[in-house]
Amino acid sequence: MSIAQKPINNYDAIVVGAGFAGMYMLHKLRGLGLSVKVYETGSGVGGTWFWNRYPGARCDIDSLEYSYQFSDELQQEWHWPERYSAQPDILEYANHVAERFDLRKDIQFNTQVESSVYDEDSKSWNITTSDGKTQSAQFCIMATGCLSSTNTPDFKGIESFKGQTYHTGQWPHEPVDFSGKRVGIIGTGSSAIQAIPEIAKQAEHLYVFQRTPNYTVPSNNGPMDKETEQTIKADYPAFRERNSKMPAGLGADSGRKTNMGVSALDVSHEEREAEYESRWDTAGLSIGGSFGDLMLNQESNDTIAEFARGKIRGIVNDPATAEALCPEQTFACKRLCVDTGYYQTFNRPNVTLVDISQGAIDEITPAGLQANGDAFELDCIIFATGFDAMTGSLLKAGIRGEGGQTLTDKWSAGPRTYLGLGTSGFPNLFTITGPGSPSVLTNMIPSIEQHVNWIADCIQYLKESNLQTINATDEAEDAWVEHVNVLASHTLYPSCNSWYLGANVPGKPRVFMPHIGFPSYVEKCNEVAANGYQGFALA
Ligand code: NA7
Repeated sequence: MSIAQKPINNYDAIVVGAGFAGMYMLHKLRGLGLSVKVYETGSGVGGTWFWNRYPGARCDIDSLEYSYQFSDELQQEWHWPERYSAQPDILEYANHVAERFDLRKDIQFNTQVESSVYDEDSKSWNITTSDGKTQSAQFCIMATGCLSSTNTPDFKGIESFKGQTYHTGQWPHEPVDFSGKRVGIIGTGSSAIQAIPEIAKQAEHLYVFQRTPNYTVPSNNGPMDKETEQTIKADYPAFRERNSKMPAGLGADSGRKTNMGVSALDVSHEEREAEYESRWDTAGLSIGGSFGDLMLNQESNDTIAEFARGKIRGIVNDPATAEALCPEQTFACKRLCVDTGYYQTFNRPNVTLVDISQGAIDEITPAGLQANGDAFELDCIIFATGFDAMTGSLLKAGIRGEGGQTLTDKWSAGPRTYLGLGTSGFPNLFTITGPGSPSVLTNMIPSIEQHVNWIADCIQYLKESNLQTINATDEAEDAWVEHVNVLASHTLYPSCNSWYLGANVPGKPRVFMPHIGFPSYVEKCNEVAANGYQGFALA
């Protein structure tokens, strides 16, 4: 280490990222009396909700669930204006939390972590940031988010375009006006599906370049129902507890009978259609819970896939466009989307769907782009091409563990973790909602809280026991990776090219990253802690 890089401060913990994970981690560790420093690339808190400011950006989980529960006063006092919150409302909430718990004084904004190196002599982490400084801490906690490293494909000619380009995941802070503009949007994932109806209202013409159609269900969003809010707030902890027992940690009070033990094939065609129909109109994501085996049995899944295709054909006027919008893959194999008027948008005269499933974006040109051999003149191009999910930001943080091993080398064939919380050879490094934990298959904020609580308890245990380090063992990690893979292999999830598998990023190893099932996962984490952090080596 050169003299310039000598650590200038010594914290108990450094947290990377000031989204919902980093903010709560800071609050929690402060509560233990520890010294904590947080680094954040952005100029404000909120993480994914700080960056994803594209028109129509909205959470597709009920606001009363997609929020912190660690402070009962906070969850009682905060009022969400809509059932599903828009990005500005979620960002306002993040800012409120930062104010309320006085978090900003320990967060250094506009600062990127360039390297995080474990020093075996001092048993601490040296974190070097974009301002050229190096700080050290006993614990390094990566709160970098699962969907924070944007993916822009290396399109030929991308630099030559003379108009404006945008990425949905790095949207400008000032409003973008598409009035009178010819706009091209590449991608039809969740971000595009939310943005397209809004942009179509403004643009002179919107071209949607679709490689794979996705399934999306109507949100039926609206103002927060006062009665629902009052009922939940009357016993919020019990509501949270019920949700924590659900497979994805949400939706316990959807007011529907639980069909989890029932196969879609156990009921008549009419009963099945009636169930799908009623959920299509009100249930949002929980249409996926219509029957227990939709993600386990292809034949069952085919019934809901065909139902969804029937809906598309019923909404979209032009039969060729409708057919092109009909997905063929397993329903909800790629993250199910929730929209407001998506399919209806294709009935507008100023919207054209360009199916590139048999072709490609050939190149981006100064005047627009060429796809399927046809030229499109454009004023703006929007990349709605997603993220290097779950591992992208971790691998960008220059993490080096014992023996100088880089995380990039260790994970060259896919991420390897124990519980998605630690990885062997990288002592005292924690990942909040890391690969191998339920994370993106659940309601993220409660999953974040579960991880933060576990990590804080672990750190407290180490401190009280006069232990300096915690390191996942190879055996526990191997067994966990195997377990996560086996769980996925019993489902239909590996059957499509989703970002859960890393399949959206060329060259990324194809490994199913999240753990399927929230309650069983929490039970395992609790058991590990109760048994003195079984599977970790403590020293
Ligand atoms: P997604 O869901 O990863 O969607 C990205 C879209 O971009 C998807 O339709 C991709 O098609 C398309 N894409 C990616 N690369 C290309 C290339 N090279 N050519 C054409 N089209 C391409 O990202 P989102 O931001 O929409 O959503 C991410 C998550 O955020 C979402 O699931 C929610 O959990 C919140 P493909 O399907 O790969 O053929």
